[in-house]
Amino acid sequence: MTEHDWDALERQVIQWIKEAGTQLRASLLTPLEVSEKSAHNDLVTNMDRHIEKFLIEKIRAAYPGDRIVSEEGFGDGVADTDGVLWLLDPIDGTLNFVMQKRFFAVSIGVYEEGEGRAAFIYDVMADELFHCISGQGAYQNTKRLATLTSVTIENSLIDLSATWLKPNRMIHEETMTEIVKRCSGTRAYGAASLELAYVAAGYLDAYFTMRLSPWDYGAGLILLREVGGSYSRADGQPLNILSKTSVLAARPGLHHFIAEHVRKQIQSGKFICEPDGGHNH
Ligand code: 2AM
Ligand code: CA
Ligand code: CA
Ligand code: CA
Repeated sequence: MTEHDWDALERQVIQWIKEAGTQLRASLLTPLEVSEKSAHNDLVTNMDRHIEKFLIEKIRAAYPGDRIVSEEGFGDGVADTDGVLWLLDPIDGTLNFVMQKRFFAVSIGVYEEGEGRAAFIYDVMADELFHCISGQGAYQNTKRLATLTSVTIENSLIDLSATWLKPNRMIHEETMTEIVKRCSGTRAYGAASLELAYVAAGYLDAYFTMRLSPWDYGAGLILLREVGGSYSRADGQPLNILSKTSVLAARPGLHHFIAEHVRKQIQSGKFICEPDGGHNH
């Protein structure tokens, strides 16, 4: 077992993440170097790589025994959840970073033996940090977040990206129609870590997405658990924190309602395959 001082770690990470934010804000004053990864809307910039290297250097210097799973390739090859694992996304919402110059975040989730211990999601342009040490309450800057209560589908605001309307090998275009018709409204912000933080903060009642990686949801799930939120794969099955997976996160009750809806859609053939993300790339 490792023996981290989680309060000291929180103070350090907040300092690092704020410094990363300062660098990111400054970078938007000059042109970015942007390149495409897997598709025209899957972008990476010089700043994604720079911030990942910056944070990994800090983590490695302070916690040399820990391992890091991160998006841009400077982390470790990790196949198990032994010891302390950092799930790091230097810029979550790169398309927003490039096109809107706002609504992107630095996301850091720390797990110990597979259990969430600390979470940090920093909305850089809003200077808003969602954070928690597990068991000590979750915070939006210095404001403590309330425990989540249940809500009906009719009174809920659901974050649902419309990407499933595009041709894909997993989800039928009618699968979510009933949910969209019945809820109060839908939103799609384009930065998974912040969308999860918004569910934790009660600004959104649910978030449903078909394919995320560990660095996208690692911190968000820790924050959500701290306030009594529910999460799973889209079909309600538990999710493995090292997998590329669909994510359904919501207030308790509403989570069950949406997962049941998805389960029925799978039974009626309106899901083309199980929404574990593994088949859909
Ligand atoms: P990213 O900006 O770090 O890539 C966009 O809807 C959200 O989904 C962002 O949080 C984005 O993270 C994430 N995402 C995960 N996989 C993606 C992919 N292949 N292409 C674009 N965004 C992806
Ligand atoms: Ca990316
Ligand atoms: Ca991401
Ligand atoms: Ca990213």
